Amino acid sequence: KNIKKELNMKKILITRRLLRACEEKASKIFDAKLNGNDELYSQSKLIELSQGCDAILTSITDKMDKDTINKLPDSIKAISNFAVGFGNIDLEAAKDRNIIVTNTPDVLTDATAEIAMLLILGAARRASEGIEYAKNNNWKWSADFLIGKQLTGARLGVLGMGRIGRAVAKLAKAFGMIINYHNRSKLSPELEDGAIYHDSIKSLFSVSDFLSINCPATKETVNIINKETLKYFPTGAIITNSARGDMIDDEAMLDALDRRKIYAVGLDVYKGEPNLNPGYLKHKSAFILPHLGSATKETRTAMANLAIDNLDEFFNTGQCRNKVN
Ligand code: 8YV
Repeated sequence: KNIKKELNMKKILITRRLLRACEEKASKIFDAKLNGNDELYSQSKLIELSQGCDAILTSITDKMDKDTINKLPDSIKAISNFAVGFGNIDLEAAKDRNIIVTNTPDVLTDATAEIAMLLILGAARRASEGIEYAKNNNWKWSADFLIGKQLTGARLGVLGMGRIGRAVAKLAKAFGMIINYHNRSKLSPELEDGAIYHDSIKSLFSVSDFLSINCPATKETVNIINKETLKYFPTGAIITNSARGDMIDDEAMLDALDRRKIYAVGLDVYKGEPNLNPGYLKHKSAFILPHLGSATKETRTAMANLAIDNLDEFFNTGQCRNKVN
């Protein structure tokens, strides 16, 4: 500790446990306060622990709202989020206090795109029902047992053609899907890579046999899947979400599943995690996972290392390429 002080090491609070190698890395570069029990800190505990720190390495489970940010000590100069998404942080409030906020793009693109494919496959091939039958050991093969939908030749709509959306498009293409997309702006032909652009969600949804949600949660995208927009889809469409739960009006979705307007959903993210709308729990047409998008050893390691490097870069240069505010 004293040596670290003498070396003038920056002091950082890491709010959640990281993989061990990453905590070791953080402790080499910084005077790092770790969370050994991986306890979820209350607002007051987080503020108390951040006293005397120069930065905080947060996770999406930390609500860094305006009130919390305003109560942080003046010594805090940076918040490094261990995620590509940063809906848990009030960027403006941080900016007002001269605190930079950083995220971890790129390193989780492939792992998240893989989960998106798992959702598409799991929903299309009725994996929830299949797992249930297999585990109950009460199934018999027959020619029409658990018939699902095939990806080959089907049209996939990608909502949000950023890094992750494009990675999903690439994998889906290998499955023989035809890629359509909507994005805030049309991509260059090189980035489009043959995908068909739609300038409205109505236009995209109307050709989406499958929809993969890969846009960020913003004021514009919250509940973008709702009672009205569900009408745009072809009957029997499949909707998957590996981005944020904010985008789906769950009651409208459950109603569309019950009416068979929507054939199945594949979900990895929810409003109010770790809780999820109980309607999905027993629904046979819902293939659900507990926010596993980036959960591989390689990716979680790269994310934590990047979150640490972001702080190192900021303290060494006053800048950070992954700054988001
Ligand atoms: C993580 C994520 O599981 O990066 C994101 O935005 O949602 C996931 O990769 C999570 O954020 C870890 O904090």
